[in-house]
Amino acid sequence: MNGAESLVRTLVDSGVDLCITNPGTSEMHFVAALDRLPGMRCVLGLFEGVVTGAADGYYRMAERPAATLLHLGPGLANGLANLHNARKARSGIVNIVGEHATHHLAHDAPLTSDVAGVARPMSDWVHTTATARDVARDGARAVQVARTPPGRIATLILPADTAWNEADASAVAAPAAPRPTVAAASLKSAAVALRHGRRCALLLGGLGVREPALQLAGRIAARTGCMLLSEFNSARLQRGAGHVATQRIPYVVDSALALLKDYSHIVLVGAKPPVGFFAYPGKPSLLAPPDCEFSTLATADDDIVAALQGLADELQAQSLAPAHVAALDLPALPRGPVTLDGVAAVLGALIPPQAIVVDEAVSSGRGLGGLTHGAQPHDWLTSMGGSIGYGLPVAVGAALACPQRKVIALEGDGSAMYTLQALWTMARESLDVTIVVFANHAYQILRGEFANVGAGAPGQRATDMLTLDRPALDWCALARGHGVEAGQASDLEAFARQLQRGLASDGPYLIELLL
Ligand SMILES: Cc1ncc(C[n+]2csc(CCOP(=O)(O)OP(=O)(O)O)c2C)c(N)n1
Repeated sequence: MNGAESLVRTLVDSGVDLCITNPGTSEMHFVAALDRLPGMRCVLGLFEGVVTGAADGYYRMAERPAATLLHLGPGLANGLANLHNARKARSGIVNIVGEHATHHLAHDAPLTSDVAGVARPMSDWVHTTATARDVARDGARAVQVARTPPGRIATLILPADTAWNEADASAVAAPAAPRPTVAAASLKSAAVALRHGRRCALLLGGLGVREPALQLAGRIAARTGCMLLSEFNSARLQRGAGHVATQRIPYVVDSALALLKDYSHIVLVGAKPPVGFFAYPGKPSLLAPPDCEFSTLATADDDIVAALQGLADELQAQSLAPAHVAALDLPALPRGPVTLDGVAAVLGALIPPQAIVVDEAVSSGRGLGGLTHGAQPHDWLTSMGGSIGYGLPVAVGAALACPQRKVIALEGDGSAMYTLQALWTMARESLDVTIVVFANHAYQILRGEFANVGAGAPGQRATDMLTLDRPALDWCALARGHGVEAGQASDLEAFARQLQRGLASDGPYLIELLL
């Protein structure tokens, strides 16, 4: 067996059975090994941002890492923005990045670059393999790192000669270290704070916004009257009927300050003290009042469920019925011109049970929470890293992870253009994704931000940098060009019809929603 085969066997034997790829010459022996050996599903992405974003979406839903196969420094660099998002989401990914054969590096061929230097800022672990006989061990180590809870980005750089030279054997990844349990003192001080009777909140992040943590948080709220908050972004938030609902901290700084102003103590559970996405002149970076105290029950790395169980025990809340449980409350289908409340009502009425909603609707997504509160139970995925272009690729990965579930991707038109190639992978793999493109023909959020940072009123040149209307993008044509069926909606009845049509099909369907 050669090094490439030893890697593929190692990955498969270690439970990694999806490889999302965009290879080149230096990775051809891996392509050949993937071709020859059984056990690995291979999915082609036509841009590396699709590859890395899909691996992120896969981890969020499957809770185990996929591998990526990327071409040297430039291929990895194309995938970095979504690796950044994945890292912030604490997704585990095994990146396999090809490199020139060791003896070729000295000659500075066109694709030569500092691959490890490119990898480092967006990886938790970077390693370049020295010889073919080391590939299996290094591959197993990469899988182990990627699986370390809550998830890590492991980047393994493999010179071409390590792929084609003779190897000894494959390896199997050792189990990752378990999540650390929190100290008894953290439980006690959280319980003291919550019993104190002041205005307290649990701020939930990471596994804290998923079951069974939500039910435990609901019991703690039932006992203490504390508020349940979630961060503006969550890698995977379970919500809708039957789930304990959390209050999402708003994006807009003034709204976040208004929500948090009354809290005197916030207990962090897998979350960090809330901070604005950006700084604005004259506004604070931190969103809680200056005299608000924080205590950390658990970090995102810790065993959050055990910590909440311990806290519920401490407060004798285990047997209480959880507070804040959302009841099934499906809005009536609205009619008339498109409004964001109307869009929320259509979604609230039609989100199917156990759907996965990938939200990159940006300014159009702000008000979707209210009327989807009592929808059928679903998962809501948002961008943890703020780098736009995450949504369509994450939808690809979520659909690969959960073929029995409906995926709905809510996309700003500007954001969707970053990684549009994901549509082609959806078509090729027949992925069950319904995409809603909010066609407002602008970087709408930035028009607001222009004023918010105190830059005044935009002139023509600034307006041209913030609008997408000349020429207007033809979303139905773009979708069909990638092999995806599409339809347009310019009022709420048509939107509901289009959404029903998309959800009824098993493959991808794109809706251009004209705003
Ligand atoms: C990689 C990256 N480039 C640029 C930005 C800055 N940015 C934030 S939102 C945005 C525009 C989003 O437009 P769209 O998706 O159409 O949503 P809308 O603002 O119209 O609601 C841009 C360019 C970013 N966040 N990430």
